Amino acid sequence: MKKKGFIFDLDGVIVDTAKYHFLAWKKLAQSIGIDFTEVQNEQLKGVSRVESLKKILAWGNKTLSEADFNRLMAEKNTNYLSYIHKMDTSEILPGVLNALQYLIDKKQPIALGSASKNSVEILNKVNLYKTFDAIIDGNAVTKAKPNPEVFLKAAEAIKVAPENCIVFEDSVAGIQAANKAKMMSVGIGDASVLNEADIVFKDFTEIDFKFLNELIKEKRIINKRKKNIE
Ligand code: B16
Ligand code: MG
Repeated sequence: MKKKGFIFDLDGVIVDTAKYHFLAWKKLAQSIGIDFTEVQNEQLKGVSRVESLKKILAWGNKTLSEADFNRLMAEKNTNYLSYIHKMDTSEILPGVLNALQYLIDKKQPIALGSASKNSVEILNKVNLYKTFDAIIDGNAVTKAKPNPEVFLKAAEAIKVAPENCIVFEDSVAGIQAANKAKMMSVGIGDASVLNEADIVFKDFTEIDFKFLNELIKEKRIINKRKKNIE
């Protein structure tokens, strides 16, 4: 039995911070005369802060000086953090704690693989900081998802070969990153949106211990499709 590694995305998998990102991006967009919708917010899931602002400006046909771009990004984050500061353990998504506890009981290495630069702050608020053996987030990578860097670094940090890692991800960009890293991609959300994932669950309440145990025990978790991904 090869040693497995379990890598969790943060926003949209462990907690639903997309609603706070939405409020903060909407305020910013409005301040520069851009209309920002929830549908557009969906497209920012898993996308880094810099790339998110670039997308919003493109949607609104606006360009900014570098100084204004950086100022607005900082303002957005301050506003976003005002929501994060009010978070507590009640915001952990259903089923997540059970799954984490099961993997801990089975002595499985677990890592965080998130695009967020606020991951430590968020994990502390929901009392999960010490749960992870490694935390790789937006501060540790230079290339944003769908680049596999974040997950490859997470695998390295928990000393598990990428092909023995399982990634739980809610964004299309994140699923693509896991696939490029040749890891098993488990989508959390809508199967029609996450159609590139190896398997999709609506949320963690659909993931039972039997499934987790199969992942732990399975000799080869990578399906044939992965071999063709460059
Ligand atoms: P921050 P994840 C991502 O987190 C979010 O899905 C995405 O919407 C956000 O823009 C990105 O983090 C950067 O977040 O502004 O906190 O650095 O889903 O990869 O955990
Ligand atoms: Mg996410």
